[in-house]
Amino acid sequence: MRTEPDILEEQFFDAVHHKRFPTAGPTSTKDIGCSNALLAQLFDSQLISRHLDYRSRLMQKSGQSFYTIGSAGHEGNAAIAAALRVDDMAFLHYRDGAFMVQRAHMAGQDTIIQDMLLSFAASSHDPISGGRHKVLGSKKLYIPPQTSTIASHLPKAVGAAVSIGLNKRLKRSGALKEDAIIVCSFGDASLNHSTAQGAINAASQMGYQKMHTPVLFVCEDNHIGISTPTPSGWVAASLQSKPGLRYFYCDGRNLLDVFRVAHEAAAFVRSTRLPAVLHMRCVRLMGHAGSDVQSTYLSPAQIEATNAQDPLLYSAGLMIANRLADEAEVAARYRAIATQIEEEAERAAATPKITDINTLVAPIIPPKRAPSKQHITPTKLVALEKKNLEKPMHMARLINFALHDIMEQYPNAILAGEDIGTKGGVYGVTNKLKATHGAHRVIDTLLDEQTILGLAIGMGHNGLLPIPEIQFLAYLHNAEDQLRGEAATLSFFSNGQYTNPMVVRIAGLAYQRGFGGHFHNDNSIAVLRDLPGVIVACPSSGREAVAMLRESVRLADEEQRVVVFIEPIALYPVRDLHEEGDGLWACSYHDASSQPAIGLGEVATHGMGRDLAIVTYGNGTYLSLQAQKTLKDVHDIDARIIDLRWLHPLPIESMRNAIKGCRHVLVVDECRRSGSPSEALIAALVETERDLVSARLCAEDTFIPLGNASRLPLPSKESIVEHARALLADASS
Ligand SMILES: Cc1ncc(C[n+]2csc(CCOP(=O)(O)OP(=O)(O)O)c2C)c(N)n1
Repeated sequence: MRTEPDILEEQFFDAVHHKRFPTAGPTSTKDIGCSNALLAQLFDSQLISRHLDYRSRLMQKSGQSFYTIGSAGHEGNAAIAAALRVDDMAFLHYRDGAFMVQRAHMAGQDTIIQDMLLSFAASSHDPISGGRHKVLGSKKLYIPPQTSTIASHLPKAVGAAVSIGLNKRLKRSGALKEDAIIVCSFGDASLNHSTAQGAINAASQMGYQKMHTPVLFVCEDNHIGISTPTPSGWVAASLQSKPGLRYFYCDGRNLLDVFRVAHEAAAFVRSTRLPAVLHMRCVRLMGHAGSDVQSTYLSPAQIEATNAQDPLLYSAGLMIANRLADEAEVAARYRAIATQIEEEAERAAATPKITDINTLVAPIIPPKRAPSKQHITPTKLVALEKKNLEKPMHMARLINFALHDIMEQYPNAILAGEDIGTKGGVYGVTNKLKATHGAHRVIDTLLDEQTILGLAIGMGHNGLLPIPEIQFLAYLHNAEDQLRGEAATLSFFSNGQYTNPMVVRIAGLAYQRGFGGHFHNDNSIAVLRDLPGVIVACPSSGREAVAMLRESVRLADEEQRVVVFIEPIALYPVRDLHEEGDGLWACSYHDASSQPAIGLGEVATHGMGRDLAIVTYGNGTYLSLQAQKTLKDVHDIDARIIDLRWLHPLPIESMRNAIKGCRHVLVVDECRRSGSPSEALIAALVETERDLVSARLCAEDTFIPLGNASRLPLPSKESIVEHARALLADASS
């Protein structure tokens, strides 16, 4: 049976034989500013990309390759690459093989065919992912690899664009040059995704305000998303309606048209530093991927009409019309590339694969790098708050003070979030930071959490140290893929070459009295606990928060880690522990600053009681310390409290050491029973500490209601005392 590649190849040779080439738009290089040599190079890039697609299917059939999504029909994007510089960072659609090949040609990188085949073969020699995925990506070519989640790369492309102007203002040099631009491509169906819409809206709003956002979006419109047609005219209507976003259109079947318009679009973005979108018409050949049978949703006539628009036919016509080759030479070039790729594929298939788990997981933890912290004594906070540095403060204020110093010590640190600037955040945690460090370093973002996290990822690509804020934990969820699918995975899929250093500050957890209800009292961190490589920190007091925030920023800066820093909202204003006025939960910034550093995985132990160990964190630490006193005073039970501080990865070893000498362990967990850290803690205890008697007290599986009822699902001082006594009683009976 004839395969789809067979049909397209026959069509190609038939067109060459009969000298019948379709045309659309310009036919001469002269009118375009494209040299003949460049046109020939672009044609080569297209042919290479196409033959890689054909080869990928053959390799898959013989078990040498896996994923066959290809670029056939989109090869006009080679001319987009040609209109850009190699150091214009590119966040690419999965159909941009020809872009990648062309960029390699421009960079003089002659290993691109082998590199891409190594990726197809999941070879451990694959230079971008080390055999972890078939991705388009290259450090040298400024192409970070993308995931399969369509549209999730757009927010970070906007972030990278914003970072260029920021570095300039900060007089820093990052990975990108001052006059670089960002290109970000995606399909027509993906345009409808809320992530794409959010990012385009963000760029559009910035463009509307004439803020520097040098991003060129490219919508590669093949009129279909897997099997669902895009309504005729929709892409143009949608993209033309965005204020502040300049619209360009080109016909992707014709290399010269693409080059002409892409050149104009790139020049616009480069010179104005404003965003634009290039809408490229193209076709999708051979279905969505190798496994897709187009005939189940397209008629034979539709498939034939699409095949007839194969861009290789148009390009062959351009080569001949511009006297760069005759028919025989075009056919010979086509065959020569096919042969070269066949030979190189055999070599790629024979290379080693990842065979051990340690190699596989190694890049989940990114490589270390030189610190950007300046070892200076910060002066700005002292000037601003001189009188208050020695006074006992609550957590919100202490975090604010710590942020002031961090901003001074890390000149590349950028805060970004909703209402964090002029207002100083909902709880005043970012008070006066904007006035002190400038609006470009303390950014009041638009209201879109995906944009906030995308900004952070993009800034991280350009040497900045982002500290984004999510206003409340409940509002992380509509953007969590930016952490789960993007930030957490990048080091893995790029074998540690691209990273997303950041500290995401999130006000979260329950017990707060101010705002009520679930949305301001979200007590679930389950979505963060299974993200490989991501660190989750949760301080229980202002004193702890200062040291832990510093360690979190160090981890992001020196170890390139993604750190989520959960600030327990309810503890923000708390000063007292046992009784009003005792001031035991307050601390002066001076004292908090002079305590020893708190390293990742270090737990805190309060008391050395041997009757019972209570393992807890956040609000649970605060309540357990109250319970500890009652247990001692009223029931003569000597408990020790272990504050975990770090909730992912859980500090199991440190916890084991901290409970030594206690036979009874109560885990007090303010998160919902299902998915809460206590599940893993109990499992770890049961697995290894056979003589222990353990139990857990956690929040019920419900959402938090308003008013006094908000306490019903949560552990309290009283319930901790009760469970502690019951555990000891059970054990002795
Ligand atoms: C968020 C998400 N939802 C669904 C998918 C599955 N999927 C992969 S490609 C695709 C269609 C994309 O179509 P389009 O944007 O037009 O790009 P094309 O493949 O046509 O180039 C879908 C639904 C996905 N990868 N990501």
